[in-house]
Amino acid sequence: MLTIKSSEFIKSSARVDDCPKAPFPEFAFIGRSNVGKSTLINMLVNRKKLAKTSSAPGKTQLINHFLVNNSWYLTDLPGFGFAKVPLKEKKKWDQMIKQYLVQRKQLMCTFFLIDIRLKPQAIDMNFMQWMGENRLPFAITFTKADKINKTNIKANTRNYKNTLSKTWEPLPPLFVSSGITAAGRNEILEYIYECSKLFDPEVLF
Ligand SMILES: Nc1nc2c(ncn2[C@@H]2O[C@H](COP(=O)(O)OP(=O)(O)O)[C@@H](O)[C@H]2O)c(=O)[nH]1
Ligand SMILES: [Mg+2]
Repeated sequence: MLTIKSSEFIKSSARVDDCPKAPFPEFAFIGRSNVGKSTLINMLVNRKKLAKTSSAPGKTQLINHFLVNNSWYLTDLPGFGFAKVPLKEKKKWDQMIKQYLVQRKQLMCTFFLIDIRLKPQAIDMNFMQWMGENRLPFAITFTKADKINKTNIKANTRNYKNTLSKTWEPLPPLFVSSGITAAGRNEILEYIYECSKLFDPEVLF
């Protein structure tokens, strides 16, 4: 089992070119503002305030790098789809995020976060579509599982899978998580560990 021995904030970057250069495998967390990206990162590394969380959506506008066990990076990405942000800003974020996802060579997998209470939304489906078209591996991670009971967790994940099955075969990996109960923690860390073994530093040169 993967144990977390250390975690540290490395830097915030406005562009992919400014991201840290060390040759570590990387895992990104993306999703709509307020979905629980920062909370999930904190839960995974067992820290309360490593990644800044906020109940006011749209706060993280930079790519935030954290180094875990001196071995791999986690990145907390700016949330998308927050209604109160001007269109020009939205486009800037969209471009920045997509550039990062396409150009960041050590990115092994992106965890795509979805609030487990929501029905499939076009904005999320479109983003996954874009990831697929660009051959970018991602894993769906449902957040806030503590907010609904087991029956509804089952029903909602089944419903989501059914919708995904219309466009995806095979389905991407799927995790159910909670920042409150730490549900999903072992599964996600295990997945990160397995993916990190596939990292080849040669891709950086
Ligand atoms: N109950 C519950 N609340 C959560 C969970 N994850 C995040 N939140 C809350 O949702 C809000 C947004 O979380 P945050 O991690 O800042 O979202 P981000 O914008 O995606 O980084 C905060 O008020 C969190 O406390 C969770 O798993 N369970
Ligand atoms: Mg955040």
